[in-house]
Amino acid sequence: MKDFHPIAVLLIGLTACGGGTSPSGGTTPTQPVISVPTSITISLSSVTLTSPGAVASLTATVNDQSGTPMSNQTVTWTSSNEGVATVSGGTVTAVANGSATVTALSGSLSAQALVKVESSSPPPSAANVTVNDNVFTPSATTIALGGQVTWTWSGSQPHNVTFQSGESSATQSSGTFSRTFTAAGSFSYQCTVHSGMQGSVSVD
Ligand SMILES: [Cu+2]
Repeated sequence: MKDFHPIAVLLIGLTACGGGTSPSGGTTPTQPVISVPTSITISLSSVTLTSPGAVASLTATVNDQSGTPMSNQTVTWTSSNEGVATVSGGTVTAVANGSATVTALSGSLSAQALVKVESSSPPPSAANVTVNDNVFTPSATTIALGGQVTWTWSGSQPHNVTFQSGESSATQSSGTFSRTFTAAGSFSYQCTVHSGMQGSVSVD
């Protein structure tokens, strides 16, 4: 071996480890197996963060052709929408509500994870509902405990806001009606003049 080259040494080493035995009992030369990056996976396919500044850690794994994780692979992370979430070294940081796709790139391999930022804002202390002809708009209202809902008549026909219990409005064709909700729960109401004209108030 006059051409003593590091690659040659590597190949000999691999062959020594992987040498097989043929059915006839003799050893057969085995092709050295060179690990080639073949696939990349991310530890989570989707992440939901519930407030700006919240973080989540993602791990990207590069696998060779036999599915064995390979170490020391360079992975570059990018976010499709840095106004929603940024990513650095697999650490995702929420910025604002929305969704973004995070990509892990290694060579020609890439994998994606969906990031959703959904920060829950507290329900409002006041809400308005318009009483149109035969429909409450919106029909579903959410307010904070102790909050007030005001209904404003806008249609040309007489309607009412009637709850199963507690304060209800008169049947009227103009003006407003307000009710303050001091108990948590979901409260449905209807206009008793028009069947199917219904709404609900959810108190958190
Ligand atoms: Cu009505």
